Amino acid sequence: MGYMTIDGRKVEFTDEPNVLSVIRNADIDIPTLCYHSELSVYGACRLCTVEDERGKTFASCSEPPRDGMVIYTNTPRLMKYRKMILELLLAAHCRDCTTCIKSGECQLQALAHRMGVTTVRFENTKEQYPLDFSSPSIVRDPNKCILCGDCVRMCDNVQSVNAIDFAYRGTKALVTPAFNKKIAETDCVNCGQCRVVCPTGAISINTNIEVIWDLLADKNTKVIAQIAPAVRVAVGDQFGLPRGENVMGKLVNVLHRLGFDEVYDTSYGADLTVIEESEELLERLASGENLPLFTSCCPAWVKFCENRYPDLAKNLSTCRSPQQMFGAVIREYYKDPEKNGGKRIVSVSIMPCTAKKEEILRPESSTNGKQDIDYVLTTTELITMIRKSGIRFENLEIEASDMPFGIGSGAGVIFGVTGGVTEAVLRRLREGHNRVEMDKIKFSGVRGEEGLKEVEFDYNGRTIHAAVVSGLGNADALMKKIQKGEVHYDFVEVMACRRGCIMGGGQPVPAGPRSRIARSKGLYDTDINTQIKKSNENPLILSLYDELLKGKTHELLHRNFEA
Ligand code: HC0
Ligand code: SF4
Repeated sequence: MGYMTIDGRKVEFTDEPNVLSVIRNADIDIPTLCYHSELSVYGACRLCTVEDERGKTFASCSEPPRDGMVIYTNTPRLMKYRKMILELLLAAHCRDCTTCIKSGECQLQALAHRMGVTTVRFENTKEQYPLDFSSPSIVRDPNKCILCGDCVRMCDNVQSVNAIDFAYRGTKALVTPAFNKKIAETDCVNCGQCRVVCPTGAISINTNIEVIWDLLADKNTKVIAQIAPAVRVAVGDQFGLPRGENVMGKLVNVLHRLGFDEVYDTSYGADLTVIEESEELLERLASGENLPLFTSCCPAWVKFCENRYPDLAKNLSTCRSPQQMFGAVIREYYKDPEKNGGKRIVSVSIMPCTAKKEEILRPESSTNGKQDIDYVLTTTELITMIRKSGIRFENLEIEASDMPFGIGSGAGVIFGVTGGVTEAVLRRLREGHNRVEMDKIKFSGVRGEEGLKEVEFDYNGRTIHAAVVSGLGNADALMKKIQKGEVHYDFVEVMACRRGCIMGGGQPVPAGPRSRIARSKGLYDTDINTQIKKSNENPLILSLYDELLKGKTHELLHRNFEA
């Protein structure tokens, strides 16, 4: 602990890693473009520069706090300096701000306004590059890149994917995949975390909005939607509602108003996954083969495992993800002319995730040669559509999801946060469903934000060892240990995005710690308010096994590579 003087006020600090954090904790929102508390410090943008009592300037992000320090954050010199930095960044930046997909969310744009940059005196002499549309998940526009390096540090240091890096020097400096490849030709796993930290429109979501508008207007098409668990807790605050509030009821209403014919809940698909994956775990425990069982519901993780650890890919669950299981069930259900009313069925999933856009295109995401899900809209794209429609989302009444797939269990809802899949499987495997039993599972170590959690639980006298991992860098470290035989587990849950889908690549940004905590609380609170806690007690799931799934469980619910 110590004290420093900021702008003439004495401020206490404790374990803040740098002066910037002390300044921000003192309620001064000093601008930055390259600083993220969870990424390594790069110090590239220099916007957080402050001045000491002798007039020496330094970047506050890379300076540790010292007792007795005296600093100034807003002297005329600093303000001029920040304005100049922004002007130079804008000079080397494509300036089609009014039509940019990131307009309104762009941090460069926001800071230029805030710092009063009204003219740019310099000419843009930078070479112009083509946009990269090769990925179904993200679009790269090098002309909007400000070389802050946030995406590079996210991709390399946090996710261990290393799909992009800096190349060339000086005015030719560029963030690009190696050998100027297209992003889809690299090991990119589509997690979209680069887009989450990109402060400008240099990395954006590859959007399907326009085609969805056309489909919604087409009278000969029945458009079916499913909404993922994590979406419902990331939309409300965009319309002035409290952060993390579960707005599922309003989402169902707004989707109906936009023209979706039926609106379902992906938690229902998650319930199917729990049942199938629990069975698979029991089978593998009995045979002793291909342990640990790796979850397969996160497509970015599946791709990472296939790319990096092909020898362990056989350990991935054969289960389709909830999105895909549900997609196959929807496709099967609406085959019936009575159900489809003679119309073409288009299946759209609303996801917090950019990787889900790639998952639907994988060969094993088709049944009998037909893609199960036609389009994925991310949370961010849906918000854009709602805004465009002019519907006052915040004032909407709530509506229930449609039948016959309208009920999801609490276990299915918590899939959206790291540890949720494991907790749901534990609920399935353990007897009893009273509060005491649920609390035992809750406090077994499955919950919490840590990148790696270890859980032990008893199943019929046998101790099952499970690991819960979020963030691909954490998964990579664990996989190395598994490969070397240093650790042994029976079940491993992996979500590519740290903290799980609530922080997915398609969620609204920026989302700091408060959003993150509120989103996770929103899902756990929803579980508390849900009567059905266990997937295997969802009555709509049980009837599905007796009817539509009879004799088709493998075909519809498992990853069929021969398809
Ligand atoms: Fe997730 Fe899912 S929990 S991956 O994060 O398993 O995207 O929310 O929809 O499929 O259910 C994302 C979120 C899902 C799936 C579910 C799983
Ligand atoms: Fe998508 Fe969730 Fe995986 Fe992130 S953790 S890539 S949001 S499925």
